[in-house]
Amino acid sequence: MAVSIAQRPAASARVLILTFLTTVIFHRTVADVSTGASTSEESPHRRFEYKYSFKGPHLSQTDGGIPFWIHSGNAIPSADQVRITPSLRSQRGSVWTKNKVSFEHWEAEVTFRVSGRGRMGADGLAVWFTTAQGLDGPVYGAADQWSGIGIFFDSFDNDGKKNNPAIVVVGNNGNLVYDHQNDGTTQALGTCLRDFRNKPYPVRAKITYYKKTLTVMINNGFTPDKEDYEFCTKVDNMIIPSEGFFGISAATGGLADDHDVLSFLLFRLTEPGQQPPPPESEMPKEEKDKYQEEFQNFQQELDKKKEEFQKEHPDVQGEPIEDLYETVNDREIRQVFEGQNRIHLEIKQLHRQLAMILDEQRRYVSVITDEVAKKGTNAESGQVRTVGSPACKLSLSVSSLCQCRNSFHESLKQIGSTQHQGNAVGMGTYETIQHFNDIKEHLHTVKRDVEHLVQRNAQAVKCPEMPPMPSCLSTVHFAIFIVVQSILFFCYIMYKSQQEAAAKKFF
Ligand SMILES: [Ca+2]
Ligand SMILES: [Ca+2]
Repeated sequence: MAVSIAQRPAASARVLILTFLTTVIFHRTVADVSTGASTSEESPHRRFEYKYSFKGPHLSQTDGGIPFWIHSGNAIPSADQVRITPSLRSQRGSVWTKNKVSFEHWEAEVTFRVSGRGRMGADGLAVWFTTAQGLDGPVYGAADQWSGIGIFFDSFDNDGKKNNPAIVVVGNNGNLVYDHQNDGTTQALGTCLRDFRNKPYPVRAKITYYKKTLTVMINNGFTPDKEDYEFCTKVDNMIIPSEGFFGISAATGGLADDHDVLSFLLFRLTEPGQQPPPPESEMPKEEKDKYQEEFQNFQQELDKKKEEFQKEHPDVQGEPIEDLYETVNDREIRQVFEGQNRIHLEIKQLHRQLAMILDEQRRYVSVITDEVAKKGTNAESGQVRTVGSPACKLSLSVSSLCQCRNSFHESLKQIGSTQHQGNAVGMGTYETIQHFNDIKEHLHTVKRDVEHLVQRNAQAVKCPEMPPMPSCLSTVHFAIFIVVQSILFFCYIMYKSQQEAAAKKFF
């Protein structure tokens, strides 16, 4: 025992030293790894290549072509987009770069929409990098047995495995025939399932070829965020031709979708630390002259249109442009006012209808009260009870309707005051919301009252006993009122006939 106690401090000191050493070594290795990682993951230099790109708003030229690109088949370029195929049966279209690209590393961003009325669409869209332009063919509108890569956005499920729409990457050395029946799954180097049809915002695909790795990222078009990319697939050790054409093609079959490409942007990637190559030499003189001419024509046309507009609208001249448009605040205020007016009108209409119902109910009550008054003296107590039952129900209805009417009056008053305040103060948003909440509560109360009333009327049970008469109208008061009115009317008739008789005498 004594030995073990004496050895314990020495052992614990050894453990401490060991722990310290391991922590130091561990920290060093972690630091080395992290610095190594940071150098290797430094992002490459990215340069936009306008000669291999297109985008709106002036995508097409006056002759209908796309600068630096050719289009074929059913493709229709317009100012904002290229419709690769319209949603008609058996259509094929494609666009291709005019010149070959020979970048070692690159990144392409394609923005597109695939939209159709059907629950399923066909056939799909393809993005290509191939040694030759596949202007027409059976593979999504482009040539088969291509040499290069195709990234397919396949809408139609040919093999019936319920795995479409899907994104498939297929490489080809010029010998492979595309396996359409199996949606290319037997040849796919990478694939992912994504529904890219009928999305609220355009779908974006970012295809990166960097250090022999091809990566496909997808922005699914659920949000307006352009950078909201998700990983789709990656192909390592991929060898692609050193130079080739970029292209986009699409096709429809028995089913049809609109395949619209909004933009294709190409970026040249250069490894960090390397000097990016100088920009390409100037464009050929012919092309330069053509674009210069196009620019001048555009400028002249613009001037002409400006003059015409000024002639047609002399009043607009000199006015600041901002006045012509509505600001966001103005629009919001206008919408709030319109909404209020609509609610106001609805409530007014309801109020009118309720007043009509109330009048009708009063008439019934008066008839029944008369009946009760006539028979009341002679009738047995049991008979009175049976007649009293509908009378009590009706008087209850009248009282409830009175309450409803009062509530509506209050609601109307509140809406009126809100509008007044809105006009005077210029819309305090908080107050408006508060008023709206008050109106909402009132409407709820009214709704509850009406429901209650309907339920009460629907119940066929007998009225247990005569409740106290409602404050706004009681049977006795009403009867007195009717009697007084009748007497007054009778007096008036008497008075008038007397006057007429006097007048006759006078003549
Ligand atoms: Ca397919
Ligand atoms: Ca399939």
